Amino acid sequence: TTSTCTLVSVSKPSIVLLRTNMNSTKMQKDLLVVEDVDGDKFQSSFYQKREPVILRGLDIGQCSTKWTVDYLTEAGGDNSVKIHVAETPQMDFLHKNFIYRTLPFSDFVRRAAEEKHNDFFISETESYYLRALGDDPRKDIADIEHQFPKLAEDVTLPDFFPREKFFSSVFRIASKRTQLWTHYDVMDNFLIQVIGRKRVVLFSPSEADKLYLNGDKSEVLDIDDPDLEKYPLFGHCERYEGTLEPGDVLFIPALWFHNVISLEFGVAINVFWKHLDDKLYDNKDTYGNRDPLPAMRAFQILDRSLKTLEELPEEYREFYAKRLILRIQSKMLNQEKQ
Ligand code: AKG
Repeated sequence: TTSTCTLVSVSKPSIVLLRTNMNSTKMQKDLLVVEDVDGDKFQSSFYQKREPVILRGLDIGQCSTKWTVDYLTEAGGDNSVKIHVAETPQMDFLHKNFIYRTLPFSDFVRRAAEEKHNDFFISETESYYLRALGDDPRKDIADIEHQFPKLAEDVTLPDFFPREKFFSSVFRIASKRTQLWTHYDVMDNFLIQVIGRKRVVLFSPSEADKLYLNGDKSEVLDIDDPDLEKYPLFGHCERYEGTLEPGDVLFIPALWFHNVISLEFGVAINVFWKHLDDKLYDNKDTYGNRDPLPAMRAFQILDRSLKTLEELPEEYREFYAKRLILRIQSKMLNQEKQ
């Protein structure tokens, strides 16, 4: 019992300390904002480093001046869109605190732009989020040129990657305050913010072991006031934070975790493109979030090796599971980063 008491008294102050660290500049870095960058500068100074950066002052087309709620509802076409609707703005994919509903694009845009709704599904203050999909999401990839041809004419995508590497262009439209859970995608990404300011927080792939992952998503929902008793390692995460202004383009390198909050009604488009060789991606992936094929195969092989260990009694199983971890650590992980 004495040792239990000691443990409790040690762990409590350390939690407080972590909380303090979270808010200190040591654990938080500002996202770099650079103005009027051209393709060559982007390649040499940012792309090769594979670090996120906010590109300001790029020509994103007439959308930056033309797009208003009225214009979007007129020019958006009659397509219906499948949207997330939640009672609270903090959307939680793991516990599914939202429902999917379908609305004509124009109705959806109007509702997302208003703070109180006359027509609603759950409550008059419900939040909306659109992540546009292809015509048939099981087979088709989202592309604004196909789904929203008139609006696509107003958008100039950054010419900073080879066209043949283009994968998708995705509308992201959100009610004010909507927060999207922390996740990673497997492709490189330009998030083009057209309307509304957005807070973005990113975590490097090297922080994966502190994010309590469930697939491609972090279980830590409240990244600003995390439950550090449940998620103690999260307190040691280094985060990059910035605010996107309308017209800004955020480069999110593949595998970088991101979490966004729309500070105002937000309209954005993101472009995914393939950084790796085509054959490394799963060609059935319409979202751009399935792990590359060799990684998926490695997970399957690992599952098989764990199953194989079940032939042994428990204490042997644990011992060899530890040895597997040690082998992965010594062979694959960059020791300096640990
Ligand atoms: C992405 O671009 O992958 C995002 O998750 C952005 C989410 C958003 O801006 O709504």
